[in-house]
Amino acid sequence: MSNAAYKEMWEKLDLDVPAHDALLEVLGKFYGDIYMSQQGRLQGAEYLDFVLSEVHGLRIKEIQDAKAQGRKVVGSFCVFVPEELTLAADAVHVGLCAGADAGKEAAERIVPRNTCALIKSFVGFKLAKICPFTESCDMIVGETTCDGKKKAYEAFGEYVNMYVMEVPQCKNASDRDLFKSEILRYKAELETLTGKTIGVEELKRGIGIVNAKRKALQRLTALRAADPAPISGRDALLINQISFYDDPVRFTAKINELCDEIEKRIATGEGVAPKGTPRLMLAGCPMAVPNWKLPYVIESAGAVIVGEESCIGTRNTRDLVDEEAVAKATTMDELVDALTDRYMRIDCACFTPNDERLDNVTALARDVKAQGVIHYSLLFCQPYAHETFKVDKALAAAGVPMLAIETDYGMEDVEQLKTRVQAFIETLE
Ligand code: BJ8
Repeated sequence: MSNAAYKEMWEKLDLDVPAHDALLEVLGKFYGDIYMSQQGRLQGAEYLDFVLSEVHGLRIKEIQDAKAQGRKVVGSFCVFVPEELTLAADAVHVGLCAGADAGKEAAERIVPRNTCALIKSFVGFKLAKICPFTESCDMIVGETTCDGKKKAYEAFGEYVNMYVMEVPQCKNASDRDLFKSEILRYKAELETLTGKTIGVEELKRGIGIVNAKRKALQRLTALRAADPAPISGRDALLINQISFYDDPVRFTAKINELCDEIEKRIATGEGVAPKGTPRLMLAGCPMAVPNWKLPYVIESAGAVIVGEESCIGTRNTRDLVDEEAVAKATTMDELVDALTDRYMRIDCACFTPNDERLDNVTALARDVKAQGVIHYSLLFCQPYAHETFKVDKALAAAGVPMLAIETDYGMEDVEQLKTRVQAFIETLE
């Protein structure tokens, strides 16, 4: 499809085309500098480059085609919104978290300045009319996780068809009951939106697709334990980011192919960085496209990132819906129980207490053989900033040093970050 045809599509979506063009230009340049400059990339990275180059083009065209066939599009901002159900209703599920400052000023007209960059970004993308995913959505699902998101959804809901799921803050039996009832409420909402009934078979299919996607990502995580590291942290992060945009079945097949290539690479002792390169793991807030600042800083300082403990990383992929329970299930109630159990294992910092996150961070650092962890909080993110101290203590007890970084989407602190990261790497050597 030509650029002119895409322009027509963007106009129909009521995007601000000049502002959107400017965003794509910056994105293209940023991608070129950060991704195309890497040495020793996998052949399978061509898929990543293609998806990213067409993220507002071909993928949006596919979504528009799906809409023309009567399918609905649901957007979300959190891994608590069960994609399994969206797919069971034959709807398209897309992630809307954004990782760029474009639209920040517009956002600050309806949310406070001291709101995290992730929230300002998705609000700004809507107000500045620069996100074709947001504009394609028939319904956008928010969730009551952190205060920033909860309150921002009230303002955001004046511009989009918003639906909010209640996510509990604790993990007692009553909280599980609450989330189960919220899953059922979401199911009913999807049925109203799509006019389709979600039956046992449909939900089993949805669970199968999402479990397969998570398994491919788990496979990738496990392969990253190899030294030399077979894939860069930048590419691995991009894979996790793309998992929220691309068609899930195609994505799974492509990532499994990429893992086959990685296995061959490991067998021949090949890697993206020499054996013995300092191995770091990221932990904390999610990094949405195109938030590649910190991974770039870390990997250009001579380390390699071998894992991401975040929602655009292992927090989203670590747990599957229990396959045995799904195979045995004959009723909707049994399937919803299996879904509830899986989702209540998510260790978001919005929970109190959230001690399982400490175990999960230390276990991942051990499994991927990280020599150090960089804990990343977005400025103004209270939940993750608070947990920085606990994570540091837990990692110290496990003998893994940690560096805490708080930043946003701006580029002003890049030099300062480089200095801090370099100094941290030197202590590891
Ligand atoms: S399950 S991490 S995706 S809520 S960075 S908006 S927490 S102030 S993103 Fe998240 Fe769901 Fe939790 Fe995951 Fe608030 Fe913090 Fe901003 Fe955040």
